[in-house]
Amino acid sequence: MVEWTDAERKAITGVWGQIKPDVIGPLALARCLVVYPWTQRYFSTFGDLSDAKAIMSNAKVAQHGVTVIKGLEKAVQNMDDIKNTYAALSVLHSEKLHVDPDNFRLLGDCLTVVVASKMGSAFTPEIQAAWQKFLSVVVSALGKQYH
Ligand code: HNI
Repeated sequence: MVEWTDAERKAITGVWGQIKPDVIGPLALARCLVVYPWTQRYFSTFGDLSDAKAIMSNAKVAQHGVTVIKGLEKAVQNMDDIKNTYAALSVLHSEKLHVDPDNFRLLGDCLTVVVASKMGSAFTPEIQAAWQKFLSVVVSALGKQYH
C-alpha cells in the first residue's frame, strides 16, 4: 500500500485545486495524440485527427479529455485506495478497449507538461515530486488488471 506524507497530500490537492478540468483535460489528451501519434489508433471514431491543428480543435478529443480528468479526480479523492478505485477502469481499458498500458505513462507525461505550463514557478521540484508519485500510482493501478 502506498504511503503519503502530509506534504505530498497537500501538494496533490494543491495542484488539483488549480486544475480546470475542461481546460487541462483537452490540452493533455490532444498533446498526447500529437506527441505520440500511435495513440491515435484508439480514437478512430473521433473524426479528423490529421494534424496538430485538427487534433487541438477536435470537439470529441476535448470532451474525452474532460472524461479522463474526471477519472483522475477519483484517484485524488481516493488517494489511499487508488488500486481498487481503478479496478473496473483497468478492466475496461484492458479487456474492452485493448489500450496498451504503456500509453498511460505517455498521457501522464503530457498532463505534467500542461500542468507545469499552467502553474509556472508554483510547480516546484517538491510539488512535481509528489505529482509524479501520484501519476505513478495511477498508471500502476490502471495497469493492474492486465494479464
Ligand atoms: Ni481512457 C475511456 C480514464 C488513459 C483510451 N478512459 C475512458 C473513460 C475514463 C478513462 C474515465 C470512460 C470510461 C467509461 O465510459 O466508463 N483513461 C482514463 C484515465 C487515463 C486514461 C484516468 C490515464 C490517466 N485512455 C487512456 C489512454 C488511452 C485511453 C492513454 C489511449 C491511448 N479511454 C480510452 C478510450 C476510451 C476511454 C479509447 C473510450 C472512448 C470512447 O468514448 O469511445
